[in-house]
Amino acid sequence: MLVGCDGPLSTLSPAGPIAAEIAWLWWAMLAGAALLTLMVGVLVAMSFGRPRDIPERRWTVTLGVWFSIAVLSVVLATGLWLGERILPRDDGAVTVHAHGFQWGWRFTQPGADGQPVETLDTLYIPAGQPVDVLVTSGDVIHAFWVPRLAGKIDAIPGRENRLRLQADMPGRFDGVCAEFCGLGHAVMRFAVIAYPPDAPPEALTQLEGAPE
Ligand SMILES: [Cu+2]
Repeated sequence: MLVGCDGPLSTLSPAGPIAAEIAWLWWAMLAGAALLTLMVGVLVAMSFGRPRDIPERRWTVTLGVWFSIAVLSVVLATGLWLGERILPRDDGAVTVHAHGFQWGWRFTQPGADGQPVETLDTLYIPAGQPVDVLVTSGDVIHAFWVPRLAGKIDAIPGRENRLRLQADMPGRFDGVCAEFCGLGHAVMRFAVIAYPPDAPPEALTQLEGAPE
């Protein structure tokens, strides 16, 4: 089971600040769930011990109600606080377009000469900078997900959803479609290549759009 915590599609090995916040939320939820499981274990153990001298009602109310509410409130507050921190902001971040279709992703962004450059199933982003992805779809609902860089967001026909992602270091990060979208869903994978900001890849510097 622990092997599943690592790998190119693991939320638990974040490679950027936004994914790191999400990993923190995962750990907060795990801690909350562990505390509640422990509480249930304690209550069950007490019921087997026939604790005649222990006021059951008080224990049930204290643990079962107030303790649960306290744990869930902390997890909820953590979720709201972290969720607020990963939202895209109006700070002039690089913006790219992601267009999902059956079954692949078309990415459009400004190239070196300002003209839009289109790439297929590979998104190039500068490392160390926030990048906003405007996600949409041309046919059915897909979902854009790069687990090591950000959360996931739906690609809905006729709508543009904005998702912020950021990579700390240059590298290759795997992405998948996270919404069942037909027979080719399983192969609807893509890659995000984070490049050093001073050395953009050839795909972005060629004068003509260069779909791969
Ligand atoms: Cu899909």
